[in-house]
Amino acid sequence: TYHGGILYPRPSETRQVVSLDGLWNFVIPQPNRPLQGFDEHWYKKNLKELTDVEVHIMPVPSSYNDITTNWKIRDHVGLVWYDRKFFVPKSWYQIGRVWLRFGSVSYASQVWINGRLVMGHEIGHLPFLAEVTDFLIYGKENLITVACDNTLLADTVPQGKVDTLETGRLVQTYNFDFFNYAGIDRPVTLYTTPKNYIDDITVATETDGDVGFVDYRISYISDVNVTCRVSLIDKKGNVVAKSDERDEPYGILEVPKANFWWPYLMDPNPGYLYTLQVELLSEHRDLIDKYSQPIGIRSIAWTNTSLLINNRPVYLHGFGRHEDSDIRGKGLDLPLIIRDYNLIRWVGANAYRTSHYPYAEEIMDLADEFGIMIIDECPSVDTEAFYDSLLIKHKNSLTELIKRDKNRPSVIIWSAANEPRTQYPQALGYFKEVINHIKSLDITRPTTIVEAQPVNSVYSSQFVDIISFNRYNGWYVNGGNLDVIPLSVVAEATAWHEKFNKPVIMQEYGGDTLEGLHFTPDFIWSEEYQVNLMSKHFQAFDQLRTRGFFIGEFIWNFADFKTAQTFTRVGGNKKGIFTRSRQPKASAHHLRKRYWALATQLY
Ligand code: GCB
Repeated sequence: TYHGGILYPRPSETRQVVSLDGLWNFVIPQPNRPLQGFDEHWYKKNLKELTDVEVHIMPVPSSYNDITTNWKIRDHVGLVWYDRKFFVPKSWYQIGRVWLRFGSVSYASQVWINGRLVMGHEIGHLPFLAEVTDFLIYGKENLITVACDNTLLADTVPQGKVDTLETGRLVQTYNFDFFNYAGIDRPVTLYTTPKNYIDDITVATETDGDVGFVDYRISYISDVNVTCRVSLIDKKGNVVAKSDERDEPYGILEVPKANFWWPYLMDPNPGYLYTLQVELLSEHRDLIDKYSQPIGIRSIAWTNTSLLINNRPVYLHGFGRHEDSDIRGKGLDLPLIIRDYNLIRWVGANAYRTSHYPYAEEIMDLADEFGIMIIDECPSVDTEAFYDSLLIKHKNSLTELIKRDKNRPSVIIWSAANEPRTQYPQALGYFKEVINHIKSLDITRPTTIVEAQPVNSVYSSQFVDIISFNRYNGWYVNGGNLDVIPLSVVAEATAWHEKFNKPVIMQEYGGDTLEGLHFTPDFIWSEEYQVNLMSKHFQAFDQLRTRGFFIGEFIWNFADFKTAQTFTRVGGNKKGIFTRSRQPKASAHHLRKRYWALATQLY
């Protein structure tokens, strides 16, 4: 296992980055030979040369499921193979170190270069890397091969189950409803660092009046004596603070009259980012390595009734989302993510939860930049049984998530899980350890577990800082009876606060809606029904807000998304306020009125 930092690959005076995205070869083993390729050493030859299996062209990054016309690829369970050839410049020979980094491969993977195993990784939606300096042939063509397995079992994060049909075909089942997309779904990069290099950067910020404090810690690998010069640079390029003459790898920068990082709509200039420029210097003050990390200066604090950013209480209004779209599945797509942020800001949301797994770093960068507050969720969703082996992986997923996102100003809450079966007594020891684990890695942000069980049966919420609950009033509960909503929501949110004495967020509410379906009076699945379901919740939220402990409302979901095939889903989950192609339903206009009104009223 790899214990170093996971800094995003950025070019600099001392680093080069080359993308391996593009069209890869893709092969699925024959149905009766689920592990085909290992014995045959497919990683030692180009997949294109294979004759006993079909070789597809597969775009990277993308989920592989919806690219072809073959349902067996869409619904495949188990191993698949990817490969491509690439060149490594001759000038990289003895340049220092070369690294290979995947933004994510879902779910588990092994990676070979030129037929030699480089690394393996388990759990989707998280980056991993390895040094590949000695695996490459410089100035020549190289081969990279990835074996990827999407199987979810009792001890994977998230959990799933594999059954065998009468025909012998394997089928994957899981408790969560979003489609189990798989493949190399985020960018693949090759990049260089010098031999002695900056390995990781950890930043925590504080505010006092209009002064900002940046507490930094640099970890580096070096076999010679080095110092770390750290400079904080504002948007205009001015150095506003720098490390003292000792240039130690840790310290506190003081920024008078700082531009704080503010959430969207709370300030005319939200999401202000500085650049923390880190330089590794030799004894003779020669530059060895340089890395520039965007950071935001802001404070987070919380009480038993509120969450404060820069000492101002915030009210979170947003949604749960998914990385999901037509054809590419969970594959990173820049046009899509920019469209999404344009819609997020159009609708006046100031926050969302990365339900139900960590989102791509490119998506998180935009949240930092636009001032969108993020509840950052690890990939644990709908856990129904708690095992020690699962706990280890669940903690690993949090270690990797926090290592990746610790420096992001947008991340304001860590979510340890969505809708685990916390009514079982085993959940007590399990979540105590999960939350302690988060606290051992980051004490600057509050924690939550998103609960679906009733308030009096959970064995988990005593450990968290902020209570989160999901409830589908007017849908799974009292479907067709919208009039009950205000009472139920106010009663439940109040009960959560009274029992645990902590701030409360409603993380999910909503109802499926087929765009273009109209009924008056409203009728379930129609646009009118979704709009009225929302209005009833708004009534409840407005009452709750006067009680002082209610700090957020999140509609489920930002957009329609694909699910597994089942009779409860018409072409997927339709609880989006936007369609899957990112056009508004009536509900989006309705939500927009509320969110802008809230913003005007609050800030
Ligand atoms: C939930 C889950 C979410 C589902 C949603 C639904 O409680 O957290 O992942 O998509 O319900 O629509 O059923």
